[in-house]
Amino acid sequence: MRIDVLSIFPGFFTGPFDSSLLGKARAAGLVDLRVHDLRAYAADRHHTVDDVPFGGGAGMVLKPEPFFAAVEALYGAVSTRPRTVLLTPRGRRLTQPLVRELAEEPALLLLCGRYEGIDERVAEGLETDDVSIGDYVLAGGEVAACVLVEAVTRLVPGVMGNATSSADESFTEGLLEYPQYTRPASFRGMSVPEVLRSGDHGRVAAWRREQALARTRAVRPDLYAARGGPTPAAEPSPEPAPRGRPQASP
Ligand code: JD8
Repeated sequence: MRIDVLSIFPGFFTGPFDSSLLGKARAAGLVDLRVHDLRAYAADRHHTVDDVPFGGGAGMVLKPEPFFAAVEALYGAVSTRPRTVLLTPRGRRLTQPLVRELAEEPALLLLCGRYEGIDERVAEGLETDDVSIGDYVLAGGEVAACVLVEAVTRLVPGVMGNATSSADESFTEGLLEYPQYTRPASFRGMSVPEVLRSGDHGRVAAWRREQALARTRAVRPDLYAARGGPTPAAEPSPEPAPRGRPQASP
């Protein structure tokens, strides 16, 4: 998969894109990820990328010309360009179904704005798919692009190493994860549930499913209702299991 990113802060991506999983996927040639400095496509000798807003108001707006120049330099004719995603608070919310959809594309072009945003003719002329990572205010599109790249590239075949059991993922599809434990079996008075150490794979699977369902129902009733399964009659929630170390008795 190829992903191009356009930003006025290309250095922002060096840490995130060179680390761990993604760094290895790039090194292995599974993901061709390229970050481009928008400033390199500015036409004037000062490499101007922003200007004051028409109509007045605070702050600056990113000019349209560098975006079009960059896209034309990268892909030639504007008709042969990949799916172009503009990260913006007004976009379609990034959810796992959208992540899966984007992961099917052979190539993506991500546009990152800053300041008061990008001249509207970029969205219009480049026919962008507008995406938002959530309802909070960021200072620009770069963090959102990092989130999208991480979520999408982990689905590219080979990136996660195929130990990523698709069986396991469908098992808890649309649910929160069950609790995970590793050694030691007892830590500061907190012990690993006996069933996980029983060696009985059937009991382990049943326990995990039950935990995933109970957790989802308790903390994400929206996901629980949307999961498409039986909805048991409401009953009073059981007392939540105490977290942490057992308390000293009085
Ligand atoms: C791009 C500039 C800053 C600050 C208007 C647009 C995404 N989920 C998200 N939250 N925020 C963004 C985002 C914010 C951006 C830009 C994405 C470019 N800003 C805001 C207030 C004034 N601009 C985002 N994806």
